[in-house]
Amino acid sequence: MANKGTYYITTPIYYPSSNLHIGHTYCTVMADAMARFKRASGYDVRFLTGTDEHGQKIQTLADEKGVTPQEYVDNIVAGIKDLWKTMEISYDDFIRTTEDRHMRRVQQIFMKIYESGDIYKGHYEGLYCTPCESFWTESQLKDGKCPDCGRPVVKAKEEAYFFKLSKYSQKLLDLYDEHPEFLEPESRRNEMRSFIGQGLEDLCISRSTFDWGIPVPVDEKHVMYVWLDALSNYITALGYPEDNELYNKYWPADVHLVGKEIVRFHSVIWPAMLMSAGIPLPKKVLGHGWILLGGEKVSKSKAAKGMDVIDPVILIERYGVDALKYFLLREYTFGQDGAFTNEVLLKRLNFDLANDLGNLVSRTVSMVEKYCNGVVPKATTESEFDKDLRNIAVSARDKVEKEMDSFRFNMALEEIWIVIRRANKYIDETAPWVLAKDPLKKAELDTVMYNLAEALRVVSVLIHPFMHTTSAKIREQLGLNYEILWDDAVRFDMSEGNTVKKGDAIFPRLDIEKELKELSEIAAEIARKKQLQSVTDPVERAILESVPVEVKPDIDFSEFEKVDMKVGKIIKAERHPNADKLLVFKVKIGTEVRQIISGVAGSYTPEEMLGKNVIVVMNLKPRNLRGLESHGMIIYADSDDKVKYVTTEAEDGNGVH
Ligand code: ME8
Repeated sequence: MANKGTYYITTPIYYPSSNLHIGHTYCTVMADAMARFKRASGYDVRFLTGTDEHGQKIQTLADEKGVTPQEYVDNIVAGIKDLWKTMEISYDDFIRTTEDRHMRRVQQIFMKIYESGDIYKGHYEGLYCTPCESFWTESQLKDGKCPDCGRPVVKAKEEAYFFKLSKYSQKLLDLYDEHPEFLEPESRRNEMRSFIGQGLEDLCISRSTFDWGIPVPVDEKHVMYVWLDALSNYITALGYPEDNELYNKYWPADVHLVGKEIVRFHSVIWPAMLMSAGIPLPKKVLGHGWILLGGEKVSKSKAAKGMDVIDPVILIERYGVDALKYFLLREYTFGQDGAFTNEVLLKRLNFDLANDLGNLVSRTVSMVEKYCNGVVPKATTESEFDKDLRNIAVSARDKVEKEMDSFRFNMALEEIWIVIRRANKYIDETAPWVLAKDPLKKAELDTVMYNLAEALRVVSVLIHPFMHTTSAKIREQLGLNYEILWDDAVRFDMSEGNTVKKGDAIFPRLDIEKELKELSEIAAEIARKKQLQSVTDPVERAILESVPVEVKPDIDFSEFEKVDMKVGKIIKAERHPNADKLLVFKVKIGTEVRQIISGVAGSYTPEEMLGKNVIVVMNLKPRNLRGLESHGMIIYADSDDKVKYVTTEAEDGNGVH
């Protein structure tokens, strides 16, 4: 395959403050898919990821745990590396900002900027967000709090070194004008234009109140402010400025993939630093959106709330790496935020993977086994359906490439699924089971089998950058044991004579209700454990440590709002003539009397319920229970092994809600 040149792609380097969640895996999975796609299509790829390990936040967390900052980060970084291993992330280098190679080189980069006259010593007085390690101006705050994380900021004043960022305002604006492709999507570029338009202030690049950082080479009392340290990773990992072999080969980077809240650092501070040091700029900074949970960014601090499981390790254990990768790449539109719920995940997996892809594989392989003794036959006939399937299959590769070149992962996958869905429809159109009954149709049947095997082979090539394990499983079933080549996706002449072999379902169908229930139990358990870590009160601890209550999945307020509840008084109570467990009540609600049946004979006698004020769900559809109508429902709550009716001090019958 033609060598198309080099391609250098990076992810942000993650803070090892705690374990990563699904939001972080989103960015890394996209970078991995792009790296694999570029490798497949003939590029010499370098894919870098890593961890951003310095700063006050890490020092504070380590102090709280009673370990050194290095011990603290070593532990978390080991977990991050394990996660990437499990997820089969194909990075070429993993840079840690605490490594000697990085620290030494950052100091040399600092000196280049210093020698260009862009660093001076002054005093910093400002509003500081400790968790984000960011200084803010009054006007940047949102409701008086940090605009990134919403937490309070504190006034801080200290001696510090500054980088003359303000000097670069016009140069940055010129950069966006001359190279609009430098920063995408366009909405982010506009945001940065207006951010710079408000006037750039010089940037504080050192701190002297803590020491977990890279020493400033000209002043041992100071350590570098994290962003200068962190951003430099993209070139220190290539050896710059000591050992320039990789640097000369791969720099400037083709793309820095980053989340939208750190676009500012990558498209303002980073290019200004590089301009100052006389280093070429990266070709592109690409800002992606956030994965949201309950309308908010999934974040480390919120990671334990709600019913949704956002721990990638748990999701992978249950559904597999490729399912998670597929979901992340297919569900979200690059550049925009998107909601995560267990349900969205499960539906994607069932519809796209189990139904569309899984079915195509199992139907194709089974039919080749059944009708052709497991050997893909020769195609000798051609119908309109055959032509259409072939055209759609062989034209998909160029469409996938086009979408990938614009980072539209979801659309690239959609192009592949068009082939998959077309092939499934082709089975229905050609009805091989009917052809198989007529010996005169043998040639047609052979063609159908051949075309299905070929279409699936094309799919196995196209999905390889996104889900290589699934691709390998499909190829095994299709009996393809040669090296996979991207160019094979535009051929339709490779399957004749292959011996297929049916294997396990590549994506078993999920029982969504059951999965939802189990996932919400897992989420509740995670939340309980997390809460336990911070609760010291013995009574509260005892409650949290007892057996967890079973909780059903969350519902929207709009659903709950439909329930109409009123106060009623039980004016008659008796046992159901045909059912031991049921009690039959007459309930007065305002001017109305309703018959309502409850399955509470195990908890109450009719006499105990008589005269009680209860809460009635008015708009539950009437039901017939063993020959008697029940209209509405009395509310009870589970309590140990019994149920208890819910009562109120409000008077019955006044339509009180
Ligand atoms: O910012 N959805 O590290 P970080 C999508 N160390 N992406 C998310 C996300 C979510 N819910 N939550 C986090 C840092 N991310 C710095 C980077 S680079 C020189 C230094 C993404 O661990 C977030 O947008 O806080 C960011 O791009 C990345 O995870 C790292 O976040």
